[in-house]
Amino acid sequence: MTFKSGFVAILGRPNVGKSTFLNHVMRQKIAIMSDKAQTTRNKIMGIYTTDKEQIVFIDTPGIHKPKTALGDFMVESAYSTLREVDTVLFMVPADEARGKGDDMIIERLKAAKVPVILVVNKIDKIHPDQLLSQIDDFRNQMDFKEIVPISALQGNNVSRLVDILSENLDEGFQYFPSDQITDHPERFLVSEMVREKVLHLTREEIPHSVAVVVDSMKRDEETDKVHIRATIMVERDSQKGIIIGKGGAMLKKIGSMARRDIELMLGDKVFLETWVKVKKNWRDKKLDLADFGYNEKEY
Ligand SMILES: Nc1nc2c(ncn2[C@@H]2O[C@H](COP(=O)(O)OP(=O)(O)OP(=O)(O)O)[C@@H](O)[C@H]2O)c(=O)[nH]1
Ligand SMILES: [Mg+2]
Repeated sequence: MTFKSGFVAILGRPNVGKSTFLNHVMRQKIAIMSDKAQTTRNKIMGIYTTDKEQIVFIDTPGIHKPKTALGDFMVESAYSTLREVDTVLFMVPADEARGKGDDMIIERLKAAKVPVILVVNKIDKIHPDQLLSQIDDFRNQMDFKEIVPISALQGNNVSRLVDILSENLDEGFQYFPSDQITDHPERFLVSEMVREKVLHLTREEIPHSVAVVVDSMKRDEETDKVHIRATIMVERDSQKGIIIGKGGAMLKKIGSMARRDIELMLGDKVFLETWVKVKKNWRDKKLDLADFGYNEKEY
């Protein structure tokens, strides 16, 4: 039997369910998810391996009109996958009409000359009659190799989509060991899980203004716990106050929710210490961006 492999990018506007899909396929949380737009900020691999194939999914930041240097980094890293993959999954929501944002992406997809599969997500939110007109509308814009309606949240048709990808794979190497599930180190996943809780618990501009850096992570022999120290970066003093909350209540909540997820991921007991720091306008400062893991070299 020949081994097959390939790289598949998941592209689309913010909030369409790209990370939810990746996590469903991988059966664990690799990319954080939230109802806020622009949750994902880096490319994240989900490496799906069976005894006959390896599909390397690349989740990407939602493509939008960038307003900051961070936004530029995010959009560029999403588009950079077009040079790296064998197939693109272009994800659109079933419950929203095609807009300018989609058209902008379609233009880039046409120019890239990579096979594109249209994935219409969130079918659980619509009446089946609405699906056909949505598909027709997108089909008129460009040629798709396949069109697959799914619900990433409920899992409908997700395995069908993976089957289609499998059928289209070429013979190839196993690029990563069977037990490797992503390309990012544990520290990155830990920082993302803290950021996810901030996204869930705060509103308005705060989710966009936050970055999380893991300062240290090591086993404490005495307590037999992994001791993690993480700093939550914000852009303004007022935001620092909100993240800390009355008597430290908000920070405590963020910490305990994040700790639970991190313990699940590491399969270990964790002691999580969180700090909050103000870094004025970090989203527009190249040096800060690099320090917080948004590095141009990573395109
Ligand atoms: N009803 C429904 N909601 C979904 C589905 N897939 C994702 N969602 C929700 O849509 C929101 C966005 O999901 P994400 O997976 O974070 O979306 P994303 O495309 O990765 O977003 P960015 O990282 O910001 O680009 C979350 O609230 C999800 O729970 C779906 O199939 N059905
Ligand atoms: Mg995402």
